[in-house]
Amino acid sequence: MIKDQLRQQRIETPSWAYGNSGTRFKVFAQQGVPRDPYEKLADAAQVHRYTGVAPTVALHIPWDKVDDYADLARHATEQGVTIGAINSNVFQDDDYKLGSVTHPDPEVRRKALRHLLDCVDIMDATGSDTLKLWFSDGTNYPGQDDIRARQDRLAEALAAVYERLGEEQRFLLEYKLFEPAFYMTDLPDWGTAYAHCLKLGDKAQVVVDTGHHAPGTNIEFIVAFLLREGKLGGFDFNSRFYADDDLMVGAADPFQLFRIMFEVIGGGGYTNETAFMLDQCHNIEPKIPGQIRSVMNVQEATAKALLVDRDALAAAQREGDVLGANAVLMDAYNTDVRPLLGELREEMGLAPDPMAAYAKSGYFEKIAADRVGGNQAGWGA
Ligand code: LRH
Ligand code: MN
Repeated sequence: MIKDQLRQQRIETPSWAYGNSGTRFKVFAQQGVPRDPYEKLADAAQVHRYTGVAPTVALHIPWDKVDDYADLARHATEQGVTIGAINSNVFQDDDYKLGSVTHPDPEVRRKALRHLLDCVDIMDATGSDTLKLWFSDGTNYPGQDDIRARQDRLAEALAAVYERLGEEQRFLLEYKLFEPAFYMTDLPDWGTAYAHCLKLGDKAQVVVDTGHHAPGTNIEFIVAFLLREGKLGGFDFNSRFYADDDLMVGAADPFQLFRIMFEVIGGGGYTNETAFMLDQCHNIEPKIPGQIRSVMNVQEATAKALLVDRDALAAAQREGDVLGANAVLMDAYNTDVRPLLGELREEMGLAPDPMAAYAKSGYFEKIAADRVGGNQAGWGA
Protein backbone atom coordinates (compact mmCIF):
# COMPACT_ATOMS: atom_id res chain seq x y z
CA MET A 1 0.00 0.00 0.00
CA ILE A 2 2.55 2.65 1.11
CA LYS A 3 4.91 1.56 -1.65
CA ASP A 4 2.16 2.09 -4.22
CA GLN A 5 1.62 5.59 -2.90
CA LEU A 6 5.36 6.31 -2.99
CA ARG A 7 5.64 4.93 -6.51
CA GLN A 8 3.05 7.59 -7.58
CA GLN A 9 5.24 10.44 -6.28
CA ARG A 10 6.18 13.08 -8.87
CA ILE A 11 8.82 15.71 -8.11
CA GLU A 12 9.73 18.41 -10.65
CA THR A 13 13.33 19.60 -10.83
CA PRO A 14 14.26 23.17 -11.88
CA SER A 15 16.44 23.70 -14.96
CA TRP A 16 18.30 26.49 -13.13
CA ALA A 17 19.55 24.14 -10.40
CA TYR A 18 21.87 22.55 -13.01
CA GLY A 19 23.45 25.89 -13.88
CA ASN A 20 25.85 28.03 -11.88
CA SER A 21 24.32 30.04 -9.04
CA GLY A 22 25.48 31.95 -6.02
CA THR A 23 25.02 35.11 -4.05
CA ARG A 24 25.88 38.78 -4.61
CA PHE A 25 29.27 37.96 -3.18
CA LYS A 26 30.24 35.20 -5.58
CA VAL A 27 28.98 32.69 -8.14
CA PHE A 28 31.37 29.71 -8.10
CA ALA A 29 31.56 28.02 -11.49
CA GLN A 30 31.68 24.22 -11.52
CA GLN A 31 33.06 21.69 -14.00
CA GLY A 32 30.60 20.07 -16.40
CA VAL A 33 27.89 22.70 -15.96
CA PRO A 34 25.43 22.81 -18.90
CA ARG A 35 25.84 25.50 -21.52
CA ASP A 36 22.25 25.39 -22.83
CA PRO A 37 18.71 24.12 -22.00
CA TYR A 38 19.36 20.90 -23.95
CA GLU A 39 22.24 19.98 -21.64
CA LYS A 40 20.19 21.04 -18.58
CA LEU A 41 17.44 18.60 -19.62
CA ALA A 42 20.03 15.84 -20.11
CA ASP A 43 21.24 16.42 -16.54
CA ALA A 44 17.69 16.51 -15.17
CA ALA A 45 17.07 13.17 -16.88
CA GLN A 46 19.85 11.69 -14.76
CA VAL A 47 17.91 12.59 -11.61
CA HIS A 48 14.85 10.77 -12.95
CA ARG A 49 16.97 7.83 -14.14
CA TYR A 50 18.24 7.10 -10.62
CA THR A 51 15.20 8.15 -8.52
CA GLY A 52 12.33 7.18 -10.83
CA VAL A 53 10.13 9.98 -9.45
CA ALA A 54 11.41 13.18 -11.15
CA PRO A 55 9.95 12.97 -14.70
CA THR A 56 9.37 16.70 -15.29
CA VAL A 57 11.62 19.76 -15.50
CA ALA A 58 10.62 23.37 -14.91
CA LEU A 59 11.95 25.97 -17.35
CA HIS A 60 12.78 29.60 -16.65
CA ILE A 61 12.43 32.21 -19.40
CA PRO A 62 14.68 33.71 -20.74
CA TRP A 63 17.32 31.56 -18.99
CA ASP A 64 15.99 28.62 -21.10
CA LYS A 65 15.22 30.63 -24.24
CA VAL A 66 15.61 28.59 -27.47
CA ASP A 67 14.65 29.13 -31.10
CA ASP A 68 12.41 26.04 -31.26
CA TYR A 69 10.54 25.15 -28.05
CA ALA A 70 8.76 22.22 -29.68
CA ASP A 71 12.17 20.78 -30.55
CA LEU A 72 13.29 21.31 -26.94
CA ALA A 73 10.20 19.40 -25.78
CA ARG A 74 11.07 16.60 -28.22
CA HIS A 75 14.61 16.51 -26.84
CA ALA A 76 13.20 16.24 -23.31
CA THR A 77 11.09 13.25 -24.32
CA GLU A 78 14.13 11.58 -25.93
CA GLN A 79 15.93 12.03 -22.61
CA GLY A 80 13.01 10.44 -20.71
CA VAL A 81 11.56 13.58 -19.14
CA THR A 82 8.94 16.19 -20.05
CA ILE A 83 8.75 19.95 -19.60
CA GLY A 84 6.81 21.08 -16.56
CA ALA A 85 6.09 24.56 -15.29
CA ILE A 86 7.16 27.59 -17.28
CA ASN A 87 8.62 30.29 -15.00
CA SER A 88 8.37 33.91 -16.04
CA ASN A 89 11.13 36.40 -15.28
CA VAL A 90 10.29 40.06 -14.88
CA PHE A 91 13.01 40.68 -12.29
CA GLN A 92 16.22 41.07 -14.29
CA ASP A 93 15.52 43.75 -16.89
CA ASP A 94 16.77 47.33 -16.25
CA ASP A 95 13.27 48.63 -16.96
CA TYR A 96 11.93 46.81 -13.90
CA LYS A 97 13.86 48.81 -11.27
CA LEU A 98 10.67 50.30 -9.86
CA GLY A 99 8.55 47.24 -10.61
CA SER A 100 7.28 45.23 -13.54
CA VAL A 101 3.47 44.81 -13.73
CA THR A 102 3.17 47.28 -10.81
CA HIS A 103 5.52 49.90 -12.30
CA PRO A 104 4.19 53.49 -12.29
CA ASP A 105 4.90 53.75 -16.05
CA PRO A 106 2.18 52.02 -18.15
CA GLU A 107 4.77 51.41 -20.91
CA VAL A 108 6.87 49.26 -18.55
CA ARG A 109 3.74 47.45 -17.35
CA ARG A 110 2.84 46.63 -20.97
CA LYS A 111 6.36 45.27 -21.55
CA ALA A 112 6.11 43.04 -18.47
CA LEU A 113 2.67 41.76 -19.46
CA ARG A 114 3.98 41.02 -22.95
CA HIS A 115 6.61 38.71 -21.38
CA LEU A 116 4.02 36.91 -19.27
CA LEU A 117 1.85 36.30 -22.35
CA ASP A 118 4.92 35.10 -24.28
CA CYS A 119 5.40 32.52 -21.52
CA VAL A 120 1.89 31.20 -22.19
CA ASP A 121 2.85 30.84 -25.87
CA ILE A 122 5.84 28.77 -24.69
CA MET A 123 3.45 26.62 -22.64
CA ASP A 124 1.48 25.97 -25.83
CA ALA A 125 4.68 25.08 -27.74
CA THR A 126 6.06 22.74 -25.05
CA GLY A 127 2.78 21.17 -23.90
CA SER A 128 3.18 22.64 -20.41
CA ASP A 129 -0.05 23.30 -18.48
CA THR A 130 1.46 25.39 -15.69
CA LEU A 131 2.75 28.98 -15.60
CA LYS A 132 4.56 30.02 -12.43
CA LEU A 133 4.46 33.72 -11.69
CA TRP A 134 6.84 35.31 -9.20
CA PHE A 135 7.21 39.09 -9.01
CA SER A 136 10.18 40.79 -7.33
CA ASP A 137 8.03 43.91 -7.39
CA GLY A 138 8.17 46.11 -4.29
CA THR A 139 9.65 49.27 -2.83
CA ASN A 140 12.61 50.10 -0.59
CA TYR A 141 11.41 53.23 1.21
CA PRO A 142 8.07 54.35 2.68
CA GLY A 143 6.37 56.77 0.29
CA GLN A 144 8.30 55.49 -2.73
CA ASP A 145 5.01 54.44 -4.37
CA ASP A 146 1.30 53.94 -3.54
CA ILE A 147 0.66 50.49 -2.07
CA ARG A 148 -3.00 50.40 -3.18
CA ALA A 149 -2.33 51.65 -6.72
CA ARG A 150 0.32 48.95 -7.16
CA GLN A 151 -2.24 46.30 -6.13
CA ASP A 152 -4.63 47.65 -8.78
CA ARG A 153 -1.90 47.36 -11.41
CA LEU A 154 -1.00 43.82 -10.27
CA ALA A 155 -4.65 42.73 -10.39
CA GLU A 156 -5.01 44.16 -13.90
CA ALA A 157 -2.01 42.21 -15.21
CA LEU A 158 -3.05 38.97 -13.51
CA ALA A 159 -6.53 39.26 -15.04
CA ALA A 160 -5.02 39.70 -18.52
CA VAL A 161 -2.82 36.60 -18.09
CA TYR A 162 -5.76 34.64 -16.66
CA GLU A 163 -7.80 35.58 -19.72
CA ARG A 164 -5.10 34.21 -22.03
CA LEU A 165 -4.82 30.79 -20.33
CA GLY A 166 -6.16 27.77 -22.24
CA GLU A 167 -8.83 25.46 -20.82
CA GLU A 168 -6.33 22.95 -19.38
CA GLN A 169 -3.82 25.58 -18.30
CA ARG A 170 -3.37 27.32 -14.93
CA PHE A 171 -1.02 29.75 -13.28
CA LEU A 172 0.57 29.43 -9.86
CA LEU A 173 1.09 32.70 -8.03
CA GLU A 174 4.21 32.82 -5.85
CA TYR A 175 4.56 35.16 -2.88
CA LYS A 176 7.71 36.17 -1.01
CA LEU A 177 8.16 38.24 2.18
CA PHE A 178 11.09 40.33 0.96
CA GLU A 179 14.19 40.50 -1.34
CA PRO A 180 15.01 42.11 -3.60
CA ALA A 181 12.62 44.70 -2.14
CA PHE A 182 13.36 45.63 1.43
CA TYR A 183 10.41 47.83 2.55
CA MET A 184 7.28 46.50 0.83
CA THR A 185 6.80 43.54 -1.52
CA ASP A 186 3.61 43.66 -3.62
CA LEU A 187 3.03 39.90 -3.17
CA PRO A 188 4.49 39.35 0.33
CA ASP A 189 2.41 36.55 1.78
CA TRP A 190 -0.02 33.72 1.15
CA GLY A 191 -3.05 35.84 2.04
CA THR A 192 -2.34 38.40 -0.67
CA ALA A 193 -1.71 35.68 -3.27
CA TYR A 194 -4.84 33.80 -2.15
CA ALA A 195 -7.01 36.93 -2.38
CA HIS A 196 -5.86 37.67 -5.94
CA CYS A 197 -6.39 34.03 -7.01
CA LEU A 198 -9.82 33.85 -5.40
CA LYS A 199 -10.99 36.86 -7.43
CA LEU A 200 -9.70 35.32 -10.70
CA GLY A 201 -11.02 31.76 -10.63
CA ASP A 202 -10.10 28.06 -10.63
CA LYS A 203 -7.17 28.39 -13.03
CA ALA A 204 -5.33 30.60 -10.50
CA GLN A 205 -3.71 28.92 -7.50
CA VAL A 206 -1.02 29.70 -4.94
CA VAL A 207 2.50 28.22 -4.87
CA VAL A 208 4.23 27.90 -1.50
CA ASP A 209 8.00 28.45 -1.70
CA THR A 210 9.28 27.13 1.63
CA GLY A 211 11.97 29.83 1.73
CA HIS A 212 9.64 32.80 1.36
CA HIS A 213 8.25 33.23 4.88
CA ALA A 214 9.17 35.15 7.98
CA PRO A 215 11.19 33.03 10.45
CA GLY A 216 8.86 31.02 12.69
CA THR A 217 6.00 30.89 10.17
CA ASN A 218 3.91 27.71 10.48
CA ILE A 219 4.02 26.75 6.81
CA GLU A 220 1.98 23.56 7.24
CA PHE A 221 -0.90 25.71 8.52
CA ILE A 222 -0.80 27.66 5.24
CA VAL A 223 -0.71 24.35 3.34
CA ALA A 224 -3.71 22.93 5.25
CA PHE A 225 -5.68 26.15 4.77
CA LEU A 226 -4.99 26.52 1.03
CA LEU A 227 -5.74 22.83 0.43
CA ARG A 228 -9.07 23.22 2.22
CA GLU A 229 -9.83 26.13 -0.11
CA GLY A 230 -8.72 24.22 -3.22
CA LYS A 231 -6.13 26.92 -3.81
CA LEU A 232 -2.85 25.08 -3.20
CA GLY A 233 -1.32 24.80 -6.64
CA GLY A 234 2.10 23.62 -5.63
CA PHE A 235 5.38 23.96 -3.84
CA ASP A 236 8.78 25.39 -4.52
CA PHE A 237 10.66 23.11 -2.17
CA ASN A 238 13.96 24.12 -0.63
CA SER A 239 15.17 24.81 2.90
CA ARG A 240 16.77 27.63 4.83
CA PHE A 241 18.36 28.55 8.13
CA TYR A 242 17.80 32.30 7.75
CA ALA A 243 16.13 33.80 4.62
CA ASP A 244 15.61 32.65 1.03
CA ASP A 245 18.72 30.45 1.23
CA ASP A 246 17.45 28.00 -1.45
CA LEU A 247 19.30 25.09 0.18
CA MET A 248 18.37 21.45 -0.42
CA VAL A 249 14.84 20.70 0.74
CA GLY A 250 14.82 18.90 4.07
CA ALA A 251 18.47 19.75 4.71
CA ALA A 252 17.89 22.58 7.18
CA ASP A 253 14.60 21.35 8.68
CA PRO A 254 13.57 17.75 7.82
CA PHE A 255 10.90 17.81 10.56
CA GLN A 256 9.21 20.82 8.90
CA LEU A 257 9.17 18.99 5.56
CA PHE A 258 7.59 15.97 7.29
CA ARG A 259 4.90 18.19 8.89
CA ILE A 260 4.19 19.80 5.49
CA MET A 261 3.84 16.42 3.75
CA PHE A 262 1.63 15.22 6.62
CA GLU A 263 -0.80 18.09 5.92
CA VAL A 264 -0.52 17.57 2.14
CA ILE A 265 -1.52 13.91 2.48
CA GLY A 266 -4.26 14.69 5.03
CA GLY A 267 -5.68 17.44 2.79
CA GLY A 268 -5.79 15.35 -0.38
CA GLY A 269 -2.86 17.23 -1.91
CA TYR A 270 -0.81 14.10 -2.59
CA THR A 271 -3.29 12.65 -5.04
CA ASN A 272 -4.50 15.77 -6.86
CA GLU A 273 -2.82 18.34 -9.15
CA THR A 274 -0.50 19.77 -6.53
CA ALA A 275 2.86 20.43 -8.22
CA PHE A 276 5.85 19.35 -6.12
CA MET A 277 8.68 21.40 -7.58
CA LEU A 278 12.19 21.95 -6.29
CA ASP A 279 13.49 25.53 -6.40
CA GLN A 280 17.08 25.40 -5.24
CA CYS A 281 20.59 26.64 -5.93
CA HIS A 282 23.59 24.36 -5.48
CA ASN A 283 26.10 27.19 -4.95
CA ILE A 284 28.97 25.02 -3.65
CA GLU A 285 27.82 21.37 -3.91
CA PRO A 286 27.68 19.30 -7.13
CA LYS A 287 24.42 19.97 -8.95
CA ILE A 288 23.04 16.59 -10.10
CA PRO A 289 23.86 14.79 -6.81
CA GLY A 290 22.32 17.79 -5.02
CA GLN A 291 19.09 17.27 -6.92
CA ILE A 292 19.14 13.50 -6.36
CA ARG A 293 19.64 14.02 -2.61
CA SER A 294 16.80 16.56 -2.56
CA VAL A 295 14.39 14.18 -4.30
CA MET A 296 15.37 11.48 -1.77
CA ASN A 297 14.71 13.92 1.11
CA VAL A 298 11.18 14.54 -0.19
CA GLN A 299 10.65 10.78 -0.61
CA GLU A 300 11.79 10.14 2.98
CA ALA A 301 9.55 12.88 4.42
CA THR A 302 6.62 11.57 2.35
CA ALA A 303 7.18 7.96 3.44
CA LYS A 304 7.25 9.01 7.12
CA ALA A 305 4.09 11.10 6.65
CA LEU A 306 2.33 8.17 4.95
CA LEU A 307 3.27 5.98 7.95
CA VAL A 308 1.29 8.09 10.41
CA ASP A 309 -1.42 5.92 12.04
CA ARG A 310 -4.26 8.33 11.32
CA ASP A 311 -6.90 6.28 13.14
CA ALA A 312 -4.85 6.24 16.34
CA LEU A 313 -4.17 9.95 15.86
CA ALA A 314 -7.85 10.79 15.40
CA ALA A 315 -8.73 8.77 18.51
CA ALA A 316 -6.11 10.53 20.64
CA GLN A 317 -7.25 13.93 19.29
CA ARG A 318 -10.89 13.09 20.07
CA GLU A 319 -9.92 12.14 23.65
CA GLY A 320 -7.82 15.29 24.06
CA ASP A 321 -4.80 13.06 24.66
CA VAL A 322 -2.20 15.71 23.79
CA LEU A 323 0.90 13.63 24.40
CA GLY A 324 -0.68 10.55 22.86
CA ALA A 325 -1.53 12.41 19.67
CA ASN A 326 1.93 13.97 19.45
CA ALA A 327 3.53 10.56 20.02
CA VAL A 328 1.63 9.03 17.08
CA LEU A 329 3.14 11.64 14.79
CA MET A 330 6.62 11.38 16.29
CA ASP A 331 6.62 7.59 15.99
CA ALA A 332 6.16 7.95 12.24
CA TYR A 333 8.73 10.74 12.02
CA ASN A 334 11.30 8.72 13.98
CA THR A 335 10.86 5.69 11.72
CA ASP A 336 13.86 4.92 9.48
CA VAL A 337 12.23 4.65 6.05
CA ARG A 338 15.46 4.29 4.07
CA PRO A 339 15.29 0.43 3.91
CA LEU A 340 11.68 0.68 2.63
CA LEU A 341 12.69 3.19 -0.07
CA GLY A 342 15.65 1.01 -1.04
CA GLU A 343 13.31 -1.94 -1.53
CA LEU A 344 10.88 0.20 -3.50
CA ARG A 345 13.63 1.34 -5.87
CA GLU A 346 14.68 -2.26 -6.48
CA GLU A 347 11.03 -3.16 -7.22
CA MET A 348 11.05 -0.22 -9.68
CA GLY A 349 14.13 -1.73 -11.34
CA LEU A 350 16.44 0.90 -9.87
CA ALA A 351 19.51 0.73 -7.65
CA PRO A 352 18.56 1.03 -3.94
CA ASP A 353 21.00 3.96 -3.45
CA PRO A 354 20.58 6.56 -6.23
CA MET A 355 23.55 8.65 -5.05
CA ALA A 356 25.96 5.69 -5.25
CA ALA A 357 24.49 4.56 -8.59
CA TYR A 358 24.91 8.01 -10.15
CA ALA A 359 28.47 8.33 -8.78
CA LYS A 360 29.36 4.94 -10.30
CA SER A 361 27.76 5.83 -13.69
CA GLY A 362 30.68 8.00 -14.85
CA TYR A 363 28.19 10.59 -16.12
CA PHE A 364 29.94 13.44 -14.26
CA GLU A 365 33.35 12.51 -15.63
CA LYS A 366 31.83 12.44 -19.13
CA ILE A 367 30.18 15.89 -18.95
CA ALA A 368 33.27 17.37 -17.27
CA ALA A 369 35.33 16.15 -20.24
CA ASP A 370 32.80 16.99 -22.97
CA ARG A 371 31.56 20.38 -21.80
CA VAL A 372 34.66 22.43 -22.42
CA GLY A 373 34.25 25.90 -23.90
CA GLY A 374 31.04 27.77 -24.46
CA ASN A 375 29.27 29.76 -21.74
CA GLN A 376 28.20 27.88 -18.67
CA ALA A 377 24.52 28.44 -17.85
CA GLY A 378 23.60 30.59 -14.86
CA TRP A 379 21.10 33.26 -13.80
CA GLY A 380 22.16 35.47 -16.66
CA ALA A 381 19.91 35.54 -19.76
C1 LRH B 1 12.27 33.79 -6.26
C2 LRH B 1 12.14 32.36 -6.72
C3 LRH B 1 11.18 32.15 -7.87
C4 LRH B 1 12.04 31.88 -9.06
C5 LRH B 1 13.40 32.15 -8.62
C6 LRH B 1 14.40 31.27 -9.27
O1 LRH B 1 13.05 33.84 -5.09
O2 LRH B 1 11.83 31.55 -5.64
O3 LRH B 1 10.45 30.97 -7.71
O4 LRH B 1 11.66 32.48 -10.18
O5 LRH B 1 13.40 31.95 -7.23
MN1 MN C 1 10.51 29.89 -5.81
